[in-house]
Amino acid sequence: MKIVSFPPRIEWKQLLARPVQEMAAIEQKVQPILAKVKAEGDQALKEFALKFDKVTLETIQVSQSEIDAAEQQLSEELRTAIKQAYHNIYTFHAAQQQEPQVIETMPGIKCWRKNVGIQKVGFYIPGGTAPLFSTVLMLGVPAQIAGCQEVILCSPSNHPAIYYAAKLVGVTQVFRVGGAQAIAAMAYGTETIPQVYKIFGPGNQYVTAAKQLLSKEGVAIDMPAGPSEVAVMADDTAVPSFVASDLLSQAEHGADSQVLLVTTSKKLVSAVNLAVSGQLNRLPRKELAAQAIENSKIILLESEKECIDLINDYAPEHLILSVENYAEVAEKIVNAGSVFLGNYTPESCGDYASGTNHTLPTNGYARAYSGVSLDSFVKKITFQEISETGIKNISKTVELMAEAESLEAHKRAVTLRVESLS
Ligand code: HSO
Ligand code: ZN
Repeated sequence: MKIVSFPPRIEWKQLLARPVQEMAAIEQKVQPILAKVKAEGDQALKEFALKFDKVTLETIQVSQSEIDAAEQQLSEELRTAIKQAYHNIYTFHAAQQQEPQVIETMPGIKCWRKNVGIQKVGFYIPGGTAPLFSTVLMLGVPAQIAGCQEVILCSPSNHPAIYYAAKLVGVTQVFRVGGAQAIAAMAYGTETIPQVYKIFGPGNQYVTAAKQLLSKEGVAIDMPAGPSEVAVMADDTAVPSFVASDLLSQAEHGADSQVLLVTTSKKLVSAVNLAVSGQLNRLPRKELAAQAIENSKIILLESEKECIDLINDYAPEHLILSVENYAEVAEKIVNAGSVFLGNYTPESCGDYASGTNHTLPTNGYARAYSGVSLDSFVKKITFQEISETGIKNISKTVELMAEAESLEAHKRAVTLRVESLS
């Protein structure tokens, strides 16, 4: 890992800069894919599957019997693990439900707000070397709690754990479509794939570009996505082998993963570096992880305050606090997607099973965005009911304000009602 010792504040911005994503060129390639799916529907999906993935799509939809059969293809242990994760994620997200509270702002004026599930949502689960069935749980559980009526899933992977997780969370239809064309299919709808109102899930740059382009056409998306990130803040009480395993967990996601260690301990720098080299060689995905580690940094700073300031500037997707006074430090964190406290709280537990969501803001978006939660699957509709007493109580205020804005009809809507009561 690259070691940067005591960088002055003026250099932090450059030090923490993420690699710039050249979106324009990718968008140019994606745009015709979107247009073809919009115009030709299923036929376009079949042609793209053949062209990009070299597969003949006999059927676009995965049959119920194929989904049902997935269960038997998984070991009993893995099914139990998935059910445990489902239970924890469900418990954590169910606690985010809010009963509508009726507020009487003035006598006779009642206002309230109700969460209503987005009717139709779509998930994208990428193919590739790591079948992210955990993401099916992270998206599907809050959708299930929110009461989304139609929940569809597109994935080029036919991994049985994806189908098993989809069934657990109540996904209504699964389609074997991948890439930017899958996103287009969910945004526009085809003969087979229904149109949805919001699209969730990770993907490569083409998928990300498709989501971003289509969001300009009216479909909602979960959040802008970039490569996954972890920052670890550690002191002398941290265990170097634990820290190394956390850095490598993120690194093995992909060559572009962003990995950062921030510390005031010189001793830890060499110990972690050594542990990373040792553990790296034993990873099945060591080529990918090695590339990410090569670009990753260990930043040595003078004080705890500097560490906290630097982390808040960077706004990591995941932050692990392997420091003695982690509770105190956690209080000072204002920019991060999800925070893991103490030596026994690895990011992997949040990635899979502790209960929190692993779909989190990357690329500095943690400064202003939250991760996926129950809120991501609901709209909050406000309601109000004004009684005869209420309209009398509020009439003067509204009439005066409407008149001052020169909006006569607004004023009249109140005046007519009040007059009808006298
Ligand atoms: N760390 C990933 C999520 C994940 N990890 C899925 C394992 N499977 C991005 O937050
Ligand atoms: Zn992960």
